[in-house]
Amino acid sequence: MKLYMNRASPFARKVRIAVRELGLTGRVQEADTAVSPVAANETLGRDNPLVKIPTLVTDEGDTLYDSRVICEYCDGLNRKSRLFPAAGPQRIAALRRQALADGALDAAVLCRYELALRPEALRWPDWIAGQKAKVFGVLDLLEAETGRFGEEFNIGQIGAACVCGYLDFRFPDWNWRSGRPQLAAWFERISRRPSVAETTPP
Ligand SMILES: N[C@@H](CCC(=O)N[C@@H](CS)C(=O)NCC(=O)O)C(=O)O
Repeated sequence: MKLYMNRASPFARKVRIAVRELGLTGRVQEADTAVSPVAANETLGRDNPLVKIPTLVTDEGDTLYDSRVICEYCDGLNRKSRLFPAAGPQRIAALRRQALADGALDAAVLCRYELALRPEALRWPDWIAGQKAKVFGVLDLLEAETGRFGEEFNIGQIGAACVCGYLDFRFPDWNWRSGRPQLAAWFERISRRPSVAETTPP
């Protein structure tokens, strides 16, 4: 299988962590792919009209996106599903936490584009502040929920780890750890997991 990805993308990281957790590294070829919302990557665009990473081309030649679908597909390749609980309250809880993390990542990535891509004269501070507030709202909720994470590392916790890692990578000045000791301690611990350590952004 071919995974369009790059090491900076927190959404691609979700998939890369899942692949490692599921023991699928030998089956997935990671293809380093540059993306930009203002300069579409032609090769990727032929497989995914959204021109976003992660995108997975399966051994059967199907093309899958986005990170949620790819992670669940990979989980299904494993005889014993591990990252997505079976239908029921635990599954809904995991999907909800994934949605929370993905929403924070969407907001943080939009801030990144605004600050790194949009010409300075066109930037809108209120808009950046609005996105940043969403990220901090999610962090506060995750801080309140960290005590319930337990030893589990399902798709919800993978998403949470990708949020923390992306903020360290792109927005160290946001000091996300400040006032969130539980989440910080959890992230420190989970960062030692090989799947997380190996996929730390450059
Ligand atoms: N909902 C998507 C989001 C993917 C996404 O935003 N990827 C970014 C990189 S982190 C991207 O490809 N951006 C290029 C663009 O917006 O054109 C997912 O979960 O995979």
